[in-house]
Amino acid sequence: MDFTALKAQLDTLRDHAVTKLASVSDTKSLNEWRVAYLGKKSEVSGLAKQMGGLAPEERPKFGQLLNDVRQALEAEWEEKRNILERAEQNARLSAETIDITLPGRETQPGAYHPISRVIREIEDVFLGMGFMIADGPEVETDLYNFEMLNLPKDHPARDMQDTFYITDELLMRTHTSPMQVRTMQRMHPQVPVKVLVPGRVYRRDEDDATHSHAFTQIEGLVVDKNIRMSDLKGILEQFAKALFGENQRVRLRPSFFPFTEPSAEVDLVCVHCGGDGCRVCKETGWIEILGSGMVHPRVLDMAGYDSSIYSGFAFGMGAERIAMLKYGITDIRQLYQNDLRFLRQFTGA
Ligand code: 2U9
Repeated sequence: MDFTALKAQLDTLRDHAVTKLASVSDTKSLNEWRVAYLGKKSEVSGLAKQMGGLAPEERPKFGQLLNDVRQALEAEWEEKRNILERAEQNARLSAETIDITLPGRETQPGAYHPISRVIREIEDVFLGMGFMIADGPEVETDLYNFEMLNLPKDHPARDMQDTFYITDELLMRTHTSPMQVRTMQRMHPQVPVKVLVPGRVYRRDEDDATHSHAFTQIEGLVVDKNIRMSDLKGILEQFAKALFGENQRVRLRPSFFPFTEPSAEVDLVCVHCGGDGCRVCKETGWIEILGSGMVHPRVLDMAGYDSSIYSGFAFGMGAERIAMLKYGITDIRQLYQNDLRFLRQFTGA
């Protein structure tokens, strides 16, 4: 093989390699290209072996040409590798790109539970009338839950049937009244005592559409000189108007509670029919919303307020009952199930 023929082969080989490289489009075929043209068994190496057939003075010249071609292909390869790596990185980056046009996850604003709403609304009404708000323990003593409220040891309300006892002396409070007694003892001898106590209470009741063994009571108490039943009625009327509208009126019916004397049950004009008579008020036009009365003189005396000088009134209601009337809820259990489909109906202002 003479020099000219070998050089022609080398040129062809280089052109071929360059053309081939132009169509390489990924790193895998780029490696194959390198093995084919620059590897130990490549055609370039094959031509190097044929160098021995040249005249001794031509060998270095051809060796130089061979090296030039090797270096040129090496440089082409390098450039192509950079291009491919950059393209692959760009592809990876654009695949990873965050699509900021995607809509975000919707966040649901929270809302107060209907019972909390009723408590807050009633607290506002009584704060406006100068009451303080108090809360206290749900585990109470027999003394404060019963004895101090004129419910002596043999009173039927203390029956195991009605009360969750923890020990002989400790129980789950059956009303928020013990906190009223504690407040009176703490305030004595100051007057007036004007306190509102909202809180959970517990009774051994069968749960049904209108009863729950645990519910929320709101009780009010006023003690001062010259407190009369008309003060009670005036405050309850204010309360009824604030919660159920300016046209509301209240009606008092005689009743009995061990801790008040006299006692009265309080009715509201039916929120459903406005007093005409309907299924909700059993055709009476009135709906019972709370119990009340003048604080029993024995209860005043036990708490430290001399009943020959001081008098007071008290009232108690179930927050659930108020919520049911206000929002037209027909089953008390819905208030405890935390079903979002139910609760989302109370997200308004
Ligand atoms: C003291 C003195 C008297 C609070 C009162 C009622 C009448 C009453 C019920 C309404 C529905 C309980 O939630 S309910 O089941 N309450 O009828 N509560 S008078 O009398 C008191 C409280 C404290 C020191």
